[in-house]
Amino acid sequence: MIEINETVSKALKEKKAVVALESTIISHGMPYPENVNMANTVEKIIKDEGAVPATIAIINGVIKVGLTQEELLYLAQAKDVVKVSKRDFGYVVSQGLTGATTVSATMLIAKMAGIKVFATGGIGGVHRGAQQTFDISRDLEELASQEVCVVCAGAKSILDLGLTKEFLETKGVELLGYQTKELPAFYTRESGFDVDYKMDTPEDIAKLMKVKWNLGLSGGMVVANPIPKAYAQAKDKMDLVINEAINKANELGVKGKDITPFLLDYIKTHTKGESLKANLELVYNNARLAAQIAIAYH
Ligand code: PSU
Ligand code: MN
Repeated sequence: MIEINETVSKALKEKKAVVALESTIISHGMPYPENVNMANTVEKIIKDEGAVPATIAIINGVIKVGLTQEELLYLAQAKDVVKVSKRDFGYVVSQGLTGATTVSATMLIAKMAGIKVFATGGIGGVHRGAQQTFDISRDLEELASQEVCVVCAGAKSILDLGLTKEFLETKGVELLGYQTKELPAFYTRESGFDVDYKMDTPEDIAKLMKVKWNLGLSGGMVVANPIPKAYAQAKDKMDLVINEAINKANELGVKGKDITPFLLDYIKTHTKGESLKANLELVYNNARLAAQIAIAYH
């Protein structure tokens, strides 16, 4: 039911550095062909740093750790790929379907495979208005339970970042800023919120991982790595588009698992692709740091 490709399984046996990568970002987070180019570039960056990339998805009911070019291309182009969170996992595998894994499902699979470091763009969180809708991403529960370090560029302000921080605190998940005290908000380096702790080196982060897990403390941690300055977007401009996107989603009654992809697509369309460039660069930046953390951990 789980297939780990040869390179990844050899690296895991030899206790070498491996970095897990999600696939929802490919199928539901970016348009074709930028998505497949991104997936290949991310793998190359991780290899150049000296670690082994492991892109994760469910292909025809088989859990795959490490994908072929053909599988990546299918995930990038097909319209029938299910967005898989923990709730969808059993159904998709038992029905032999193909699914792109979110941060939550990717963490579950990383845990099964024994991968400790995971790179992505942005994590899910507590949505604005969650007091009424209860819309809290499964990503946060999986961060609370799985021993995986997730490197991201913070979370988009489509979410309520204050409530997301509270939820992470309740669940005992560290929110670590990489060389920053301020929580980055994906497109922007600033959000108006602090991180819990500023960490300055991959070695410091690896040490925290070891100490936490050696003490038997369960769950993962979030490393928030700000987008490089050259690609960062202006906060007021992004705030405006994000508010518009949320109003549109409410007007159309978009709900549940469709909300995040809807908002991502709206933002992309209404910033004339400028946000897509920023999105690609921050993912590359996260892949590089994740590889360095994985190497420092081993
Ligand atoms: N946020 C982004 N880009 C993404 C996602 C979130 O900026 O591609 C994807 C990730 O796969 C994340 C998922 O795990 O959306 C969260 O979805 P939801 O909000 O439905 O839990
Ligand atoms: Mn949700």
